Amino acid sequence: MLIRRLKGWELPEREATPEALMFNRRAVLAGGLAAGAIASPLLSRSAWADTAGLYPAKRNAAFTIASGPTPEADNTNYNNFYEYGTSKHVAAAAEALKPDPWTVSFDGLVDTPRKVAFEDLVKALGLEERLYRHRCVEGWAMTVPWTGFPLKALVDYAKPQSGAKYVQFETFMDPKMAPGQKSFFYPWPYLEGVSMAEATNDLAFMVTGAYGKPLPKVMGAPLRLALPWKYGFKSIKSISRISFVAERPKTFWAQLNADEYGFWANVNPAVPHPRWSQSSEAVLGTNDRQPTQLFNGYAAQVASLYDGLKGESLYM
Ligand SMILES: Nc1nc2c(c(=O)[nH]1)N[C@H]1C(S)=C(S)[C@@H](COP(=O)(O)O)O[C@H]1N2
Ligand SMILES: [Mo]
Repeated sequence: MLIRRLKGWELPEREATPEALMFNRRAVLAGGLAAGAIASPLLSRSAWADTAGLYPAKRNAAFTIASGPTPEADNTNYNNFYEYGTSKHVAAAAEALKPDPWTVSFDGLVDTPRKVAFEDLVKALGLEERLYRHRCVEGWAMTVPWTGFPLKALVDYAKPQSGAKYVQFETFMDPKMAPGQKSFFYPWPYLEGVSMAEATNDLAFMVTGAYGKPLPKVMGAPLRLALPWKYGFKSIKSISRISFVAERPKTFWAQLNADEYGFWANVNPAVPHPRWSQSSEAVLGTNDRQPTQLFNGYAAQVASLYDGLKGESLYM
């Protein structure tokens, strides 16, 4: 089947912002709407509108790499976002995602379970820009200027109890907004997790933006994870729930096929996927091949995290 790829400016009418919401936002911004006219207090809060002025954030010079960023257009036209379909060309479909308003729940082993508005989280934790590599398990790689805050800062903010051994992340669950979630083949919602040691490593990064702007919907707006030393499926998109847990999370891809997509999923050129080699990777944009690096080039920062875990399947 041949599918014509829609360009950004050709979005179907039904995917445009509903007029009513636009009206409300403009009116609220202009201060011209009587308070009682707003049906839900959440409508007056707008994740993107409230945070857009914070971009571009200051680049953190400790996280730069020699190769320049992948061109933005290549990055937003070749994505994995199964909530919007299994093809790489899901940007138009993902326009149905509504990141405004957005709340993130904190629960599990925390002193005070709570729900926080996205923009309040951003204001509490601040933003910086980091240039990171990203390596998909399928064998393609890119370099992205992400904006966000360290996962460690979010862990401190959440105040986990001492019994917490893992941080578990969940994507929103709304099959009306994300038709891919109607498929019974997948164990929705998308779920990922890291150990507390991984979560508090300097490299683990919560992402709210890319290329100096708020995160595009297709890249997992308004809040996703970036774990650059692991295969890309660990970097969960559109996070709405963060739980601190004692047991290892049952992750989305491991539930589907634990032999191919395990919990640790650290990048290693010497450990092939059961169905293909991981020794090299295709650069997104140019399609040039380059050698895969151990821990995707971040071994100095993260290798020691796994010293006590040699018996585990660390690279799958
Ligand atoms: N919720 C959700 N998160 C997800 C995925 C997904 O399908 N759904 N795909 C993962 C995979 S396999 C990769 S490689 C990256 C892709 O991120 P990108 O589209 O920004 O390149 O997102 C990851 N996070
Ligand atoms: Mo991936």
